[in-house]
Amino acid sequence: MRPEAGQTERELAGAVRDWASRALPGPRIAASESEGALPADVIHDLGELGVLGMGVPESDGGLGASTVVFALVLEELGAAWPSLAIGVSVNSGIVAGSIVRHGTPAQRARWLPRLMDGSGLGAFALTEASSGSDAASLRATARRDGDGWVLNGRKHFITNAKYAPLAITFARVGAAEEGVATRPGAPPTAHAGITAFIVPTDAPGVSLGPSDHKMGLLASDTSALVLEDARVGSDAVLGEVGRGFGIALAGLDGGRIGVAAQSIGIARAAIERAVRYARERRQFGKTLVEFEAIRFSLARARTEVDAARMLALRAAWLRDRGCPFTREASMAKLFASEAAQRATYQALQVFGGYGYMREYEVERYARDARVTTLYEGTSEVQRMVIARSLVAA
Ligand code: COS
Repeated sequence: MRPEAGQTERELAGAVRDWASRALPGPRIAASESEGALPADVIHDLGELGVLGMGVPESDGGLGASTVVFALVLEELGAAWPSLAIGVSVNSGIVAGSIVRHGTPAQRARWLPRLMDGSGLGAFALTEASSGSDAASLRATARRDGDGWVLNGRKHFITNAKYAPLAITFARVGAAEEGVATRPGAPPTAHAGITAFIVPTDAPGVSLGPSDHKMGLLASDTSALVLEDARVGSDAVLGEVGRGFGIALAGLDGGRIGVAAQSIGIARAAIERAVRYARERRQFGKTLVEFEAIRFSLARARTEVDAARMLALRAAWLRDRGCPFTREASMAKLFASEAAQRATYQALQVFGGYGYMREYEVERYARDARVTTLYEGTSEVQRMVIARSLVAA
């Protein structure tokens, strides 16, 4: 395989880097982080750039870009503004990708333009208060009613819910009602009945809970999505009734490449800032870069960033060729997110006491990095996925 990206694949990433350097000056990011929301014009710009539909086929109005491009763009967004990167990763990766893969022509025609036009960012509503890593234990329900469905439940920690035209929402359909209890005679599985629905956020019975107060990613709104006798049409089912869990896990496989790339961008940006600072800051009569302890810590962090990128591009490359990539996506996400913890910690250490101060962006990168080992599957879940693939007969 050739894990390095070619010139064409770098073009969109380069355009995003140029746009970010113009459109996202530090004070603007700081103001949005204080307000707790992504600015509407920033989302609009990304729609114009084509980033919101980068993985959507050209026949559906997108750029038809590869997963390698997706990873490179997410790295740039992660380096520029991690709060924005996760919003785009969820919208353009897991949400648009699931509709491209499983949507009917009518669903694709109705919903993909809404995810690409820059008017909002799509959401993915799987997690609940009591089902995080054990995603199959979700409790939200769906029952048929007339020619549509009625959904009840409360989805937790939903990225983009505030800006979303739609949320791909996972709810359980009664086995008896739908006959979805797996193969005849087989015991019901934990994920039996789980079904994916495209829920318009303006559907009757859908509301948002208050925004969560997080440690980092402060401009990426995260809220609960509340379903109280929420009513959607029969055309809301994505894929087949009772087959939603596979859609969720396959979506997460792709999303994990996005989080890996975001982590790489975060680590890279923190190291770049640490190098700049260490070249200027003088102590004991010399610049910090003249101290071997500083040089070695930067060298180690940068080596890990490059290794993480190779893992992410390998997973993306496999996905683009239609090869299995679940294990490789988990490896990339596991390694990149943990490398980002180490890199941001080291970068902050280079800054000394200044690194702890809000004026220096390195503390924001360190806070933003923390969630990357948690969301879209904790490091423990990634190790489970990797280990299962190793020991499977
Ligand atoms: N793609 C598609 N289908 C998959 C899959 C994948 N990567 N991995 C498993 N499946 C299928 C299996 O084939 C099985 O289907 P059948 O019963 O029809 O054969 C089904 O999904 C269940 O698989 P499994 O038994 O492995 O599921 P578990 O309940 O044991 O869960 C983990 C597996 C823990 C890996 C999964 O629940 C997970 O990833 N949890 C973390 C969730 C997460 O990331 N949450 C964050 C949400 S976004 S912030």
